[in-house]
Amino acid sequence: MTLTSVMRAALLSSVVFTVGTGAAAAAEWRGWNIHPEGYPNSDALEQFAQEVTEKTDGRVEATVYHNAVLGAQPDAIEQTRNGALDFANFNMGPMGPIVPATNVLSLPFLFDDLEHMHTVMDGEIGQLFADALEEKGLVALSWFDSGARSFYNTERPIRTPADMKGLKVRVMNNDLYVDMVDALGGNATPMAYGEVYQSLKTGVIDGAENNYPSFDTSNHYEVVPYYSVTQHLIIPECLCIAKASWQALSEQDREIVREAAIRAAETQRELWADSSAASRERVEEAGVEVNKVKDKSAFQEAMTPVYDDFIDAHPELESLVSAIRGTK
Ligand code: BDP
Repeated sequence: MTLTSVMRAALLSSVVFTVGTGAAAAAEWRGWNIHPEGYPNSDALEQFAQEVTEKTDGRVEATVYHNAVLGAQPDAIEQTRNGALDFANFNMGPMGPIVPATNVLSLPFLFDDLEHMHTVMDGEIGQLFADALEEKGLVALSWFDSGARSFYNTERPIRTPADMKGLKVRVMNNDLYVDMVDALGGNATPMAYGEVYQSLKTGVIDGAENNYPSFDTSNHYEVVPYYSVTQHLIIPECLCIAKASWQALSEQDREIVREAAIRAAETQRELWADSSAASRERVEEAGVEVNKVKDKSAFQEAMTPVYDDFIDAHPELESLVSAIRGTK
C-alpha cells in the first residue's frame, strides 16, 4: 500500500465512523397501538410521538402504527420486550402471563372506581408494577385509563350472575378471565381483539366484555344488542418503552421521553371521560339496550373462588392486593 492509499483508507474509515455516530444516529422508533385513529389512546400516542421527535431535534423519530397493523397484543408485547418495537400502549390484562405481578390488576372488582385506580397507579404501588415490567424488558413511563369493562352479548341483558349461564364469552389472553367467566357460569374463550367482531357476527361466541369506547370503535355494537353495566374490571394500561430503546438514549433524551409520556397520559385521561360518554350515546342511538346492574354484590361474591385460587397460587401477591384495597 502506498502512503496515499493508507491515508485514503484512514480517511474513508473515519468518514464512515463519523456518519455512523453522527448524522445517522437518529433512532427510528416504531410504536404499536391496537386502536383506530381518533380513539383517546391513539391521540395521546400521536402527541407523545410528535413531542419526542420535536424535542429530541430528530435524534428520535417516533411513528405510531394504529389498528394493530404491527400484530396482536400478546405478540406486540413480545416484540417490544425484545426491542423489535420501540414503544406501545399495552393493557395490563394480556401482560399477566408475562409479568405475573400485573395479574393483581386483573382481579375483578379490585378498584372501586377510576379515581381509586389513579391513586394507586400514580403512587408507590404503581412504581412496583413498573419495576416488575422493567425486569421483563418494558419501561412503563405513565398509565392510561381503560374505563370499566362490562359484559355485552347477543342473547339477553345480564342482571344477575344466573343470566351468564351457558354464554360463550370472549376474554383477553389471561387465564384469570377464564376463571372469572367460569365462576359466573359462562364459558370463556380467549381470543385476539381483532377476531371478536366476526366471531360475534357468526355466532362462534355470544358475547364479550369491554369499555364503551372499545365496544363502539370495534363496531361490536353493530352485532350485539345487549350491554350490561357490570363494570367488573378496571384495568390500567401503560405507555411502555422497549428497555433496549430506552437504554440507548442519553440522560437528556430519557427526560424528554419521560415527560412526553406523562403529558400523553394526562391528555389520554382528559379525553377518556368525554369519549366514554360519547360512545355510550352512540351505541344507544344505534339501538343497543344498555342496562344497569342494580345489585353488583352477587357478581362480587361469585368472585370469591377466583381470589382464593389466585392467592393460593401466588401467596406472595396477597399483600399487594390488600395494599391496593387499603389505598384511599
Ligand atoms: C381494549 C384495550 C385493548 C385490549 C382490548 C381487548 O384498550 O388494549 O386489547 O380492550 O379487549 O379496551 O382485547
